[in-house]
Amino acid sequence: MAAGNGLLHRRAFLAGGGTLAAAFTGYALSDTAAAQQLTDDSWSRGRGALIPEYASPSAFEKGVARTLSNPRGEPRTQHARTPHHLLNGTFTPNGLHFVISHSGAPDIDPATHRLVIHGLVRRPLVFSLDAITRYPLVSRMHFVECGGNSAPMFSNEPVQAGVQAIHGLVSCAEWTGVMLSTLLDEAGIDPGATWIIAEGSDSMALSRSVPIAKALDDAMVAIYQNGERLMPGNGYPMRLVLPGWEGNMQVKWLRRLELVDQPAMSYYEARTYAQVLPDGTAYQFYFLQDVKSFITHPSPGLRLNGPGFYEISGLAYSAGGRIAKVMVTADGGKSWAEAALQEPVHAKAFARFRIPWRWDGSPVVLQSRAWDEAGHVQPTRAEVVARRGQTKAPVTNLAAFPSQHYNGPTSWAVETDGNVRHVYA
Ligand SMILES: Nc1nc2c(c(=O)[nH]1)N[C@H]1C(S)=C(S)[C@@H](COP(=O)(O)O)O[C@H]1N2
Ligand SMILES: [Mo]
Repeated sequence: MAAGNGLLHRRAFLAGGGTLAAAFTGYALSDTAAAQQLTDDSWSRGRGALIPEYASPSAFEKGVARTLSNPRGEPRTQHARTPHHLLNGTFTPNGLHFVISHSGAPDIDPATHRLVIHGLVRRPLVFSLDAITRYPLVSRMHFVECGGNSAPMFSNEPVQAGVQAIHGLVSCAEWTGVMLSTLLDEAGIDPGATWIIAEGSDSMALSRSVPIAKALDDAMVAIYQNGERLMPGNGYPMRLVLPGWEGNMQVKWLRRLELVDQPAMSYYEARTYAQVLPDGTAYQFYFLQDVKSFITHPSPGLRLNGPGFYEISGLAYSAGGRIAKVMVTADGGKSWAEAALQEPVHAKAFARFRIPWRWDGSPVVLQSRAWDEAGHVQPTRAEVVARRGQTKAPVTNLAAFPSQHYNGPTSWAVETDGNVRHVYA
């Protein structure tokens, strides 16, 4: 046994044949008569339904949906949160990718949409979507996370909510597009250019300043999301992808890139994301989404059906590159075991971790902690709170962001009845 409270070696599942494999049996329904003869259910007795041109999940899966903060589309921000507890693997299906949109989703005609590159360049350029698509395309797995994701963790008392409400503002997709460096090469960067102002074509024309170094490193103008064109809410027909950086900078419905010699100090960079810290100072810029992990299975809403074997699994990701290691505890931090990472592990993308666990039915506290390949380690909640503060009264409005960039751990208490509850440990 690798650690306390029933955590098993991460490869125990793979060992096969031995006593552990035997321990994992017994979950099938065993009825000798039924095993000999299957009856034909209604769906086996007639011709099946028409296969549609564009498929949607089974009607039985209709609960697998995003939660909306503004379901009537009133004139304020809309948040759609990803149900991580109902998904598995490492990328988010397009219909469930989280969305934050400050003025809805513009209905852009791709035939007339234009992207302009101008300012401190040798020659200003205008691109149509067709033109962009003729440059060499690259496909990369990357997460996008709002700086306000997990903000309920700044509550001085643990909010009674699950992984969707707490961590639903992060998703991961395979983005296909043109490296921004390719387009900038063609425009020719004036040596005086140090920043790029990126602007969207939604009615608020959201704009953010991006350092040239990031633009030349791994920034992309994305046009495909998990193989199909971007979803309207995620920036159709083109968006900026800045791997590992704050979601707000990854401008959707991208229409302008202006090369300049200083940041624009636009609304979001000067106000929302330059929040005041407990000591009265503020970060002028904080672009990174630091190393983080959380357990998705089990988590609140997924009740354990009696003692026995379970897989603990979750997501880890970091602006610092690939996830190198995830440790899991089943005794509130007294002992830890290393989880297995689903291969391949992509840089600045979701890594799925898994570890087998034998629950004996007693109350336990589960938590995960991640390391990235650059050596960054997920801080404790106390460390995050020391830097960024916490609320004085419990948070009740989960849409409020008391602070930004929470990357500490999340603790799930499993009670004797199998229910899972959010606690601080
Ligand atoms: N033009 C534009 N870009 C935008 C936004 C917006 O409202 N308008 N929202 C930003 C915010 S706050 C975040 S967190 C990310 C979310 O990306 P997603 O909606 O594709 O998940 O997009 C960013 N890009
Ligand atoms: Mo955001």
